[in-house]
Amino acid sequence: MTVAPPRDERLEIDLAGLRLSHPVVNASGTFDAIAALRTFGDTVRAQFPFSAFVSKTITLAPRGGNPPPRLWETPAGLINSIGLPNKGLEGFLKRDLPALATLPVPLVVSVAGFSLDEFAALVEGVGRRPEVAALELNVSCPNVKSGCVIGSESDEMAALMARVRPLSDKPLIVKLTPNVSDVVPVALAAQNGGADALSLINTLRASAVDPCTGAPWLGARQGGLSGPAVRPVALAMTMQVAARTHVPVVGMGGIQCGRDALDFIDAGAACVAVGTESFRDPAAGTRVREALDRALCARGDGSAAAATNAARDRLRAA
Ligand code: RRO
Repeated sequence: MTVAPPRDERLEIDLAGLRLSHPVVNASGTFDAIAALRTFGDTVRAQFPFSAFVSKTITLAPRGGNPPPRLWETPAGLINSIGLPNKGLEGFLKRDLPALATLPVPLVVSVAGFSLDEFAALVEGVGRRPEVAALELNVSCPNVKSGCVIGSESDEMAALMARVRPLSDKPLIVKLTPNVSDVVPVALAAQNGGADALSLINTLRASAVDPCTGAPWLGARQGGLSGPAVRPVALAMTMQVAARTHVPVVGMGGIQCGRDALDFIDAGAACVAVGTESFRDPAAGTRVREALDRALCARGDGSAAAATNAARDRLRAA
């Protein structure tokens, strides 16, 4: 039997019309809910660590992903070069969506196209499904050729929004790349084109060298860095975007504990995503949520939403 966790009004937030029970979601591709359901069944549903579930990004056609090796551990992070392996739109709808729809939280499906037409087909195909609460537009994957092009240029971003916004009434969350000299113009183009929320950061372009041969370690030569190493970069970009936009921001990058989550809320994020830390501790989302609650309480904040609003006011005034 599924038992809902106790309600804590201090933590409830609104993310682009989604009423979430607390501000901690997962970063796309870092928590395999289908494997967890298969292994632990109702226990996962009863103790689900996140207030919404963001799927691994899907593409229109199935993909096998990048050649191995795909991972390299750094002193304070992880470089991945996964390369978007997935079943494609049809495979996802048929084989993954039924299981994801049984999760006890709203489902956000992450999509990435290699052209405006592909993004449009994905938004239409996913957006019409009642099981889906919102879509994440991943314009920032560092591990596929042209994966970052739309997310790196504000004109491309504006063209994407003009194309896909009319195709769905569901909230669209645009995931931004840190691999740009200035994240704000792209964020503004997404918002002004009708994005309901912005999430950041995706991973920072990175490489590793094989200590035996001196050649690039990763099969695709380059990857994306995540984990605590990127947290200060992610905080800076979250602050910049929160100061210059008005839609909700989902902040992420190296969050490991409640204090880290509070830092992102103080940087103007409405909610936070836990990513790499879930590989080390699959219950990290719950730990971060509980510690965030204690931290807000200790500081005398009435609610997470009030802390976010105060932070955004502060950032805009500075
Ligand atoms: O699959 C990946 O290699 C990947 C994706 Br889609 C992404 O958005 N970010 C990342 O670091 N890896």
